[in-house]
Amino acid sequence: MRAWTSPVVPAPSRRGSVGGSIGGTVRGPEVRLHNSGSGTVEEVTPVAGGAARMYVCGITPYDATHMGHAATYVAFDLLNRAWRSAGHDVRYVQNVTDVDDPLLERANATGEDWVALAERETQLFRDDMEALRVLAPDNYVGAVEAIPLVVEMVERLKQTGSVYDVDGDLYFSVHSDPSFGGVSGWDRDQMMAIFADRGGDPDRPGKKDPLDCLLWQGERPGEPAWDTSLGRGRPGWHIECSSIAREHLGRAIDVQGGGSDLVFPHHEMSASEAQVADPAGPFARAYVHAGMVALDGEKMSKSKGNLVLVSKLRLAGTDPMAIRLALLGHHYRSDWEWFDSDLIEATALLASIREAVARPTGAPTSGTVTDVLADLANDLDAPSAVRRIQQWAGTTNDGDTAEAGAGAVIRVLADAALGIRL
Ligand code: 5CA
Ligand code: ZN
Repeated sequence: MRAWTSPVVPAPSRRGSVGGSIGGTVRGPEVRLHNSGSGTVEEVTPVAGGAARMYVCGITPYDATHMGHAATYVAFDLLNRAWRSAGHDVRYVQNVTDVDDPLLERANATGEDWVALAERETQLFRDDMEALRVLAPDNYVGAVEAIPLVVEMVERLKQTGSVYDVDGDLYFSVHSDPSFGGVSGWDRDQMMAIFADRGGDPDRPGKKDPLDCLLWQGERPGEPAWDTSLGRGRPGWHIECSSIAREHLGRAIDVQGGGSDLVFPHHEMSASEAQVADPAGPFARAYVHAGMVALDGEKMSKSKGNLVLVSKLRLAGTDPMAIRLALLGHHYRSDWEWFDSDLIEATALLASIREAVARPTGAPTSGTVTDVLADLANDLDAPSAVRRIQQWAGTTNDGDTAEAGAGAVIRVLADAALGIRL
């Protein structure tokens, strides 16, 4: 399906030798990221000569983009920008889970056509991403349009003997992947404790292992279904992402990303499915997860309804750059709670930085450029990067006029590295 329109990303640069001009471009360091698979921060550099390849799990479009979604997609946007600053091309793929239980349940509850619901919410998400200046994926792929890819991959898995039938539904046998468990690092008890809460069906009679996951669901009365070689039905969730990633990015992608609620079972299962279908190394080199944003003490979620929506704030006239700056104030890996004060503080900070960059002269920028790029390459440390720009703005507004054209350099830096247009 159609993605959204990407903003243009300038190359970060230094001040030129001619007073006030923008000089040569500056390279950021290679990017280091926390890999949930290993539990350590590692350099994630694309294989020589190739683009960095990133797959980030997209929305299930039955409600509007909330701050949790926005924080996760802005986090991976920082990674996209950090790789570019380090001189790499980036191939970015994202899905839309446009047929799944929660979407069908919502459509049923409100009497709306499920296709219309998915299209409307996907469009709202595109508009929100565009407003937040998130770079668009190169391939934006819906589950429905990916059905042929899913069928092909399930057929492939069948040939490996890792698929079995339970009353017309097809299951993946997790034991067929020797490295099952390597994404989350969880033991069986941890997995069992959470599987049912996150879409699994451990108690279904007929399964070989309670943790085995659904690949293909036979048609249910009143639900959409497609005629395929697997029978009439619809795709399971995890195979949607492994088949889309496999088709558009190939194997051993650099990063599989999403929120930390996807570590298990979603990323564990989709990695195992991909690894059994093509047993040539891991599905991804690094599994990167953003922390959960909460509201009123609980994870912000469509199912609970405790939401702060990007579109509502935009409609009320909030500057999307203030929303983005508020999100950047929290490290992507931490769990944090949204407070309206975040937005009030970010709005004031944005105004102060804008005041500073509008001045013809300002505090020296060279150290700020180097440090901000280094912060982002260091496991996407946006809070530190924002503090450095805040410091530069404070010194400039206090009257430091040492550098002609400093504002132009910071303007480019904030845009390139942080996606903030000043
Ligand atoms: N369609 C699936 C992924 S294939 C899905 O999880 N959709 S979602 O709409 O529920 O979530 C979209 C993305 O936002 C996922 O990466 C999810 O991990 C992330 N996310 C959801 N809630 C939060 C939250 N409260 N804080 C941070 N990220 C969140
Ligand atoms: Zn996914």
